[in-house]
Amino acid sequence: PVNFGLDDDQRGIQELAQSFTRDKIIPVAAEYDRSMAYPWPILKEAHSLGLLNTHIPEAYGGPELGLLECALVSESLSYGCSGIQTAMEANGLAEAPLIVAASHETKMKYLGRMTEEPLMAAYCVTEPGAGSDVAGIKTKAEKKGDKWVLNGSKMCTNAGHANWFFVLAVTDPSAPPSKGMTGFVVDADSEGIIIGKKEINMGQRCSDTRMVTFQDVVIPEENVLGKAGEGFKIAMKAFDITRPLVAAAAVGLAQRALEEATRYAQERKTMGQPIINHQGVAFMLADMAIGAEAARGLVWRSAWAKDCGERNTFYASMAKAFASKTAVENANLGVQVYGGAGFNTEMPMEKLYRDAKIYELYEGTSQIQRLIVSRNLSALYP
Ligand code: CO8
Ligand code: FAD
Repeated sequence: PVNFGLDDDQRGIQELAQSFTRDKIIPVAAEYDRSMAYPWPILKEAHSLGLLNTHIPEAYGGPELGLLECALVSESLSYGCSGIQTAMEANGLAEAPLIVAASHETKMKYLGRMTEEPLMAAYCVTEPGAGSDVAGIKTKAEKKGDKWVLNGSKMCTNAGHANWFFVLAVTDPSAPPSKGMTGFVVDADSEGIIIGKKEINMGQRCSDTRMVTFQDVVIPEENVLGKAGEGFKIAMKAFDITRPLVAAAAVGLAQRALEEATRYAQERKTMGQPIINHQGVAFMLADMAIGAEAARGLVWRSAWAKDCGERNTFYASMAKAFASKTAVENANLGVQVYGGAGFNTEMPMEKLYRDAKIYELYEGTSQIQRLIVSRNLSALYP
């Protein structure tokens, strides 16, 4: 049966994330945006409550939440600050390839430590020369004796604070990319790793984006995820887990814009009445509500498919494309409802507007999501 109601456990998880957001994130979000400081105190508290690393299996000390439950957490946290949520979920992204493909020993070692103490990790696929085109990456790892030697540069979130990196590298240039790349776990304290400066971004400014350069970094054989040659597909399967969650975070931002704008529209008066009584304003709010609800529906659909054991790539891309568009639209409409005040940095809407745009870019641009959706269509409707 179709059921959009949450059960008691799901509601409990959602309420925990919502109260953490209300008490710990919302009061400090504007200051982190201004200072661009990495939100360590929040990450530590989230870790102590089980709101970090939500998909790590219980066998490795994690909460092993289903993807739908993870989506409830992502939406709730992002409602407070999508920059802080990105720092948190970038851990989930780094961990996803391990959950998909690592041996029991590697999971014990690298996932286990994430649950024991508040550590961060990073997912390193994008390079200065290749983002959308993962098949075009140039970072390479060569087998020398029983070790691998890694060379190349990546651009990733959490880089300056990571304890370890997931790194995708070319290991067999003669093979097609989907068979010639390998995924590695790389300890951040390995010799030969150079961490670049923090990028100053338009939004989500407390999240940490940096270039990481690997110069002759030696990696032991046991840090290969799955088998050599399986890396491309492991990296893609990780997105099946994380794109619904990035989409959920976009919904959180879209919902926040809707709520802030609705409140403002009831207070602000023009022509003798609250602006919500002007149909031109009320219809903007209606569009925001329709967008947030529809995007949430797609997020839940994509998470539910995964939780049922189905391949959810198609729905994950739909959810990511639609929710990110909704986040950008709702932030834009939110600024419009606020009028000139929407342009002011003292008001919440200006930050939402800057924070929203990244959703159409990272974790696969909106064009890449459409590419994935469209590639599925002829098989679905022959
Ligand atoms: N599951 C299993 N197998 C897959 C999957 C999948 N989801 N996707 C592809 N494959 C397989 C294919 O079946 C194919 O297999 P085979 O070779 O055996 O036939 C093989 O992989 C190659 O697939 P394609 O032919 O589709 O490969 P292409 O090179 O044509 O295109 C894409 C692939 C879809 C364009 C891919 O390159 C892509 O997804 N690009 C976007 C990259 C991206 O999303 N980057 C994001 C980086 S991470 C990031 O931005 C983090 C943000 C900050 C953190 C936020 C908090 C989480
Ligand atoms: P390009 O691939 O150069 O694309 C440029 C434009 O061309 C885009 O509009 C794109 O949609 C379009 N385009 C490209 N190919 C096609 C096509 N075939 N069809 C139609 N249109 C196309 N990466 C990581 O690996 N890990 C991270 O943790 C991470 N964090 C990030 C955090 C931030 C704040 C940012 C900004 C980026 C981060 N990235 C990360 C990188 C991010 O995933 C890439 O920027 C993104 O995938 C796009 O790649 P690109 O920037 O190289 O753009």
